[in-house]
Amino acid sequence: MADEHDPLRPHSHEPNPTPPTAEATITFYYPNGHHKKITVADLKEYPVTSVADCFIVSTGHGTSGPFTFTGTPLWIFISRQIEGVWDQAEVISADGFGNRVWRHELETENDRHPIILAYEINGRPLTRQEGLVRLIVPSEKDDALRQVKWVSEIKVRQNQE
Ligand SMILES: Nc1nc2c(c(=O)[nH]1)N[C@H]1C(S)=C(S)[C@@H](COP(=O)(O)O)O[C@H]1N2
Ligand SMILES: [Mo]
Repeated sequence: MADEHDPLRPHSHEPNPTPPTAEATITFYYPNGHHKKITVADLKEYPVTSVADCFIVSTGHGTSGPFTFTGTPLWIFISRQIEGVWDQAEVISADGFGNRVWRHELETENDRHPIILAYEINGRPLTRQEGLVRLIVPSEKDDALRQVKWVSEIKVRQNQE
């Protein structure tokens, strides 16, 4: 898939300040299309990681932070659900905004700054306004295009070549 046409890798985006839903339940899709529901309580069953010194860097709206986000590493979460092959995960919000994370990125990421499904900010739960469950990609420093608020779907895929 050509990167410039990938809607999950937008080159610019107006940030949505308005929560689309009060629902924090996430639908997790396996590569075979089967799915299950995941709650924040389910996420808390997995190893907890806190990532300090995170910034939400929006060129249009300024930078906020530093924040400490706490949650479940995406790599650990997916690899405990799936034994078969997969090469990417689409992390999508109820407002349609989303991001594609490659398995390769997760396998090679910095142990101290992993990509996480965050449910806490600065030691307290994320409010609805702040995203409820938010994808945090600590390495992303432009436009916050990977920091997906209100995660509602995670679609794990294996690209068919
Ligand atoms: N679901 C969702 N997440 C999103 C966006 C959005 O529109 N919808 N905008 C992104 C962009 S472009 C920015 S700058 C940041 C803004 O995050 P903030 O509201 O915490 O400042 O959210 C990112 N995550
Ligand atoms: Mo942004």
